[in-house]
Amino acid sequence: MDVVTLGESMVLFVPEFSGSLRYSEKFERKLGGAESNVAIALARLGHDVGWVSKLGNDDLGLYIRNIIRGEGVDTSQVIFDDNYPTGVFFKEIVNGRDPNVYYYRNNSAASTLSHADIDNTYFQQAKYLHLTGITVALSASCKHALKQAIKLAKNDNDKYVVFDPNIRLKLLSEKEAKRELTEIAKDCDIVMPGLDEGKILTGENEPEGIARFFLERGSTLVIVKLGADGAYFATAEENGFVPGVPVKNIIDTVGAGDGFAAGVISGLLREWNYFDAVSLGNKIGAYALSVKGDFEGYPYWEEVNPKTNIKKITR
Ligand code: KDG
Repeated sequence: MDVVTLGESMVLFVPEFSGSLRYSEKFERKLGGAESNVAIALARLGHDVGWVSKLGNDDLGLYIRNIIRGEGVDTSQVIFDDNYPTGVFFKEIVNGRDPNVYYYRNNSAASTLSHADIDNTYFQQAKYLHLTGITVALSASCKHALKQAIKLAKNDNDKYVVFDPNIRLKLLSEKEAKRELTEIAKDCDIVMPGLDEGKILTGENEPEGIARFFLERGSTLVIVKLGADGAYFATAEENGFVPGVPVKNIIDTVGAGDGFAAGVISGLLREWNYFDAVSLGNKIGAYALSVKGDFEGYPYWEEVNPKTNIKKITR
């Protein structure tokens, strides 16, 4: 197993047209969830990846499991819960900026995930563990499960924990995010905040200062996502800016950060240098921008492998 991710996925309803949800009558049903997005992107890039979570024992839960499993992700650790439902959320499309998001996830099955649901041997198989701050914000038991996963990874020196703060202000206030997520980040090898998240978490305004904050507290690689401007990476020894990939027709930015994380992890698994790994991150993130859903745009390895010359793949 190359990578294990852990977190909640939900059914996402995307309205046919932009405008207030009050007047939206037709919706497309899709899948959302930062960690399963990363898992799907990694599977498409050719890696062995598992997604750990809980779903309601209901049709929407099966829908989610089947999509993720169909994308080639191992879902053997997914628990179906009889007592709590699968979470759902809606996007409200606002022309010209990121969509509004409305969650219906309180007391969802995934929010009851606990450390008792973590299978030690499963986590110990993976080279990389990918986690996000969303899980920290879901419930105390989810936070405990995430900490347990980090502890298991830390028992082995050859494992890397990747943490994307993914601050969701509908779930955590800025103050809570700063307190909770910087605490978790200390135990993670690789931290990947967006620039605005980095500002909230560290009080610094520039990528260099944000990276320094996490490096001084124990992380070994920090990557600050800069949107269209690419990303900045830093370790104790080296650092640099990696230019972004221009995208002409941006439909929806949601899912780009998850694609970025998958691209970086893929590059690191291939033992590429940091610049090239971050470049792959930028590229995979860019693919997510031209589709309505989170994960549908992620490319397959053949499309991004520098050694193959495929212009377009038919899906
Ligand atoms: O990164 C994409 C996710 O934010 C989206 O799919 C929904 O996981 C989600 C969340 O909790 O916001």
